[in-house]
Amino acid sequence: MRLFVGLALPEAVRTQLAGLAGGIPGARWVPPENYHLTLRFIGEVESWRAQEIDDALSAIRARPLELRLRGIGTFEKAGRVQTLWVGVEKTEGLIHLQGKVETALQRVGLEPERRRFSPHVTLARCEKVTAAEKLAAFVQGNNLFRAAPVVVDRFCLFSSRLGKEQAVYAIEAEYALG
Ligand code: 3AM
Repeated sequence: MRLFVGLALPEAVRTQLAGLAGGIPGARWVPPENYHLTLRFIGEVESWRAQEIDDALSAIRARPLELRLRGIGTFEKAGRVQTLWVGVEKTEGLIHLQGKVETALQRVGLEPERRRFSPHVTLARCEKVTAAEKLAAFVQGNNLFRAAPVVVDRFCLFSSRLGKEQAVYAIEAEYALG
C-alpha cells in the first residue's frame, strides 16, 4: 500500500479552504474531503512494513498542536507551477511532531526524507493550467488568507490510492496527541 503520515483538517477549516477554489482554468482542485497536511510521505510498502510503521507511530508522544494556516504559495518545476497551496505556520509544536515522525520512521528502516519540511495544504495541482495570469492573480488576490487557529489532537497514517482524476485517501490509523 501507498502511505503517508499527516494531519486531517477539521471540517470548519476544510469549508473555508473550499471557498477559495475556482477561477483557474485547467487547475485540478483537490476535493475538500482530501485536504490534509503531509508530515511525511512514505510511499509504497508491504503490509509487514506497514505494521512496523504503525507500531512506531503509536509510540510517539507529543502535545496537541495549534494549526495556523496563512498565505498562498506554489511549488514549481522547470519554471512551471505544479502545486498551489495554503501555507501552514512552522510552529514549534508542528516541527516537534514532524521530527518525531521522521525519527520513528528512520528507526524502522526508512530512508531519511531529504526535502525540507515545508508545511502546506495543497489546494490544486496545476499541470495543465492554460491561463498563467489567472494563477498569478489567484496567488496575489488570496495572499492575505488566514484561517482561525485550530487545535489538532491527533495525527494519522493515510493510505492513498491513485485514481484517474483524484487520489482516494483513507485514514488507516489515528494517533492521539496529548
Ligand atoms: O501533501 P501534498 O498534497 O503536497 O503529492 C503528494 C501529496 O503531497 C506527495 O505526498 C502527499 C500525499 O500523497 N507525494 C506523492 N508522491 C511523492 C513522492 N514520491 C510525494 N511526496 C514525496 N515523494
